[in-house]
Amino acid sequence: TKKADILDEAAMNRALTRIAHEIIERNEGIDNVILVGIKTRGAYLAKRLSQKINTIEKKEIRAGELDISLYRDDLSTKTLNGEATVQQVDITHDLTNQTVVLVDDVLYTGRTVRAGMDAVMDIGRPSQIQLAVLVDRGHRELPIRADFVGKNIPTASHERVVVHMVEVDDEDLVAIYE
Ligand code: 3GP
Ligand code: 5GP
Ligand code: MG
Repeated sequence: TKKADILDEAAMNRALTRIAHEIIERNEGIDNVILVGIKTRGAYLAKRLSQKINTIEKKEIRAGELDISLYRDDLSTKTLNGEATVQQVDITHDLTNQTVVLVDDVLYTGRTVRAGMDAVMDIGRPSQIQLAVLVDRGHRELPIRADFVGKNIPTASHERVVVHMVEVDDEDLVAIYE
């Protein structure tokens, strides 16, 4: 059952516009920056950020994608047994001395991001890895934090943050369900 709507289409768009500006500012431009979206919705978020950054900077930011699946006995339960596994890497750019910005929809235990960092470091030697997420819902199980956050949403472990994006869900919406 729905507990609260958190972001509507306009609010999501504003958050992404802000994050786009923050990525540019933090990195003093985008010449050495590569966005890497974590499928599914993280990849669509990375695409939206790319479009905004391209418009602001008047040049094309480089981008790639990772597919990381989380094996959990029960997706509704926070567990130390969850194993985030990289299924597919679609990064064609040379990462040497580049800043990789990982992009995901929800940051929870941090296991997906850890797997993403491993995958990135397996294929190159970036000078930095940064993390952008639409939602940080807390409950980290690893020492990982986001550099760019759309919205911090304190949640209980049993709650779910629903992220809908028009690319896959016919609407833009972030809401909490319990
Ligand atoms: P995403 O691929 O767009 O991130 O894992 C499949 C989908 O299930 C994810 O979509 C995500 O939105 C949703 N989901 C909800 N809770 C969880 C969770 O705890 N772990 C994972 N991996 N996905 C979850
Ligand atoms: P973590 O590995 O940090 O525990 O979880 C991160 C990944 O799991 C994200 O890619 C996200 O898709 C998914 N996830 C974890 N919790 C939630 C949640 O409450 N809502 C949604 N939509 N995705 C979640
Ligand atoms: Mg995700």
